[in-house]
Amino acid sequence: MSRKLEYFNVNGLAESIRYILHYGGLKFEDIRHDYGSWPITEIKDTLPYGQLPIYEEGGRRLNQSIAIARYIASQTNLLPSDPWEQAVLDAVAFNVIDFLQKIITFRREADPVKKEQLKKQFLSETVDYYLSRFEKELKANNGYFGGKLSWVDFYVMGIIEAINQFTEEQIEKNYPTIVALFQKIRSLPGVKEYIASRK
Ligand SMILES: N[C@@H](CCC(=O)N[C@@H](CS)C(=O)NCC(=O)O)C(=O)O
Repeated sequence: MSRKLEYFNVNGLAESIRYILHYGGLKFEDIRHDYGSWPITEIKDTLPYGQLPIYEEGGRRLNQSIAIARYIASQTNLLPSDPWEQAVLDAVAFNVIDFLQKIITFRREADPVKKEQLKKQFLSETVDYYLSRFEKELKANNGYFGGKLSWVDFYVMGIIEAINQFTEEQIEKNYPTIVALFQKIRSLPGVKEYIASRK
């Protein structure tokens, strides 16, 4: 079965999907567009909502990073069968997206002084608000969001890595259970080799 993942030449919303595909040993075409040249109208106009990532499998296309990660999880033993457990993982994914949305305020601020203030506030207040809750959930669930390794552990790591790139920080460094989870994911077969070969 042919698989294609199309995104930009950055980690962003696609990196967790790449991790899951590599972990599952699922061969895929990793198509990356130059973010600096975007919008490329010939491509953007063909996308259902004009945005990336987009995943294609056997001629069908799927947008929305959460839907893609969750779908691929079903092929890699990373999706629980119980509907309640699935919903708990979905909630974690939406929580981390809510967290990601909070950086928009300072990223969009044009005034450099105000931007710095907003960044400081994000790093001192928002980060702790979310990461202390993630830490608590992980501690209560054997170090994983769903009690054992699932797609959402990869998804959260991908989003936190994107936030780290935007803020030039390691925001998880004071949260040992989050750090431990990321270390476990980065050492997984497939993921480890991908990270070592990543440009
Ligand atoms: N909710 C969507 C968001 C997709 C999104 O915001 N994509 C951005 C890149 S991270 C994009 O395509 N930006 C270019 C554009 O809108 O033209 C998802 O999770 O996949």
